[in-house]
Amino acid sequence: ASADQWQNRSIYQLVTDRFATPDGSSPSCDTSQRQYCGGTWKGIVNKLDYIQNMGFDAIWISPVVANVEGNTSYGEAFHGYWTQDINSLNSHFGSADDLKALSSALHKRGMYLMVDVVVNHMAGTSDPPNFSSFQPFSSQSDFHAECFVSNYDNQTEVEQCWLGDKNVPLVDVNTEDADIVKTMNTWISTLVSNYNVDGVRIDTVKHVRKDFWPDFAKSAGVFTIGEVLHNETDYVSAYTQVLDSVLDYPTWFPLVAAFQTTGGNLSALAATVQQAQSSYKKGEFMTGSFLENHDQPRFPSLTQDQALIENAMTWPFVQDGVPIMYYGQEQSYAGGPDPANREALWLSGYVEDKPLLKQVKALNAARKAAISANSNFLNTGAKFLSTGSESSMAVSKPPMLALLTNGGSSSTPSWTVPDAGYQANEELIDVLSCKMVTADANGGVNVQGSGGSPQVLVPTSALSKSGSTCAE
Ligand code: ABC
Ligand code: CA
Repeated sequence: ASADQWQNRSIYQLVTDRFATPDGSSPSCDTSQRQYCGGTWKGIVNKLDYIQNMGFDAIWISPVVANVEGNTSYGEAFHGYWTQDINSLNSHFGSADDLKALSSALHKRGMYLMVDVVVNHMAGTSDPPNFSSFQPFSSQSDFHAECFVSNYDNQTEVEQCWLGDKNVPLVDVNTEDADIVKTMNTWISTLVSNYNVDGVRIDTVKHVRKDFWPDFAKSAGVFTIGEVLHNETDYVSAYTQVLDSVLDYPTWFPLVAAFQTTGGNLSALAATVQQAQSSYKKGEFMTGSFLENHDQPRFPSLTQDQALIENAMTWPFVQDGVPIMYYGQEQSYAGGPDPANREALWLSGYVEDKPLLKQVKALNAARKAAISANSNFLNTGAKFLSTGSESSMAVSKPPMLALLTNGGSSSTPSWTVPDAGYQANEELIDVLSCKMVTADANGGVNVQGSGGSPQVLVPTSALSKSGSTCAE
């Protein structure tokens, strides 16, 4: 599928090994051990109802290719990022037929499959690595000379030295070599067509020269979203020229800072969004907007305040970018940094009657309702409106108005938004509480909330037209 076809989607990111077992069993899974726990592609197929019921219409799964086998100083390759052979699949996750079955099960539901891919490196288990264990690049000359990235301000070093360390070196592929480039391009094109992949998430994008990417993306022939782990829009912006989109890391840093404590800096968050809106190739529209992922501590490990968590979780769904939610957020998982943030979801019992799950479901429904009510929704940049309070924020994407606050659970937030832009006395609904709000005679909004919770307003007419309901 193309970038345009992805723009109205909502993505559920999962770690294949940790999402669902093929027989529905619930084996124990101690994240600190960093071992395979038993999730597979078949397991995902059996749990698509769970994902779709929350309103997601795409999934992003772990890398699918064969990885290092056995134990290392950092455990097993359960996350899938330690490539050994790009032309074979990771048998822990299932067979080629299983992966095809996952893709066709998704397509039957009108959902998309995004596969994570790694071009930058293969993983060694010794220093120097055993080059002949890699496929198809099996000689030392297929890789850059050994040096570990230490100075992230030196772009040549970032691109040509190695990630990882001497225990598990991420042996850096020589992506300057024309034959290697050709092999990579053929590989991605074959992978996409063999498994009917709809989009690819590309790992470690800033570690490969920029001009490698356009041909790779073209060979993939589908939507590409790159991981450029950096906090500056200026740095990330260059990559929006070579791939369809990027994960919105520059906004993620101030997003976490804004909501992890009461009184965090909301204007810094808004300022970053505005920088991205003006410097990225397609503004913020083609970014992936997220609160959590497999590399960062889960948000509830940073604050226990439920209201702050609700506000932060709302953010990706009310922005210009494509919302991405990391599995387990809906179950209030709270694991800290890698590897603790990769809990087995089966241990939750996939219970659907959970507050954050219902919140996410309402947010997905509200976004879909806004998309169908306003044909320009997906091309109208979010605006930050004045609210009359420093601990609150109003994000306007007509007909949706998100009212956020970082006052915390014990606060009684209020938002005075004279420029909300609704019709005089228009009837609105907060999809998170199902409470009605009426716009004033000038289309402005004046709301008092409770318990520090956010509100997401849409016209009642837009919600009922799309057949959606609110959270409760
Ligand atoms: C394993 C263990 C970890 C252990 C580590 C040494 O080894 O699990 O517990 O700490 C995979 C696995 C990981 C594994 C690694 C290494 O491989 O998932 O579990 O860690 O073996 C991608 C993926 C990621 C994946 C890989 C490797 C790459 O999303 O899951 O990891 O295929 C860099 C890369 C980024 C990469 C990330 C892990 O490392 O750029 O692509 N992610 C700075 C740098 C970043 C750098 C980051 C590392 O440090 O700028 O480039 O990311 O933490 C801000 C600054 C940022 C700064 C951050 C930390 O702070 O503005 O610049 O980022 O304030
Ligand atoms: Ca590299």
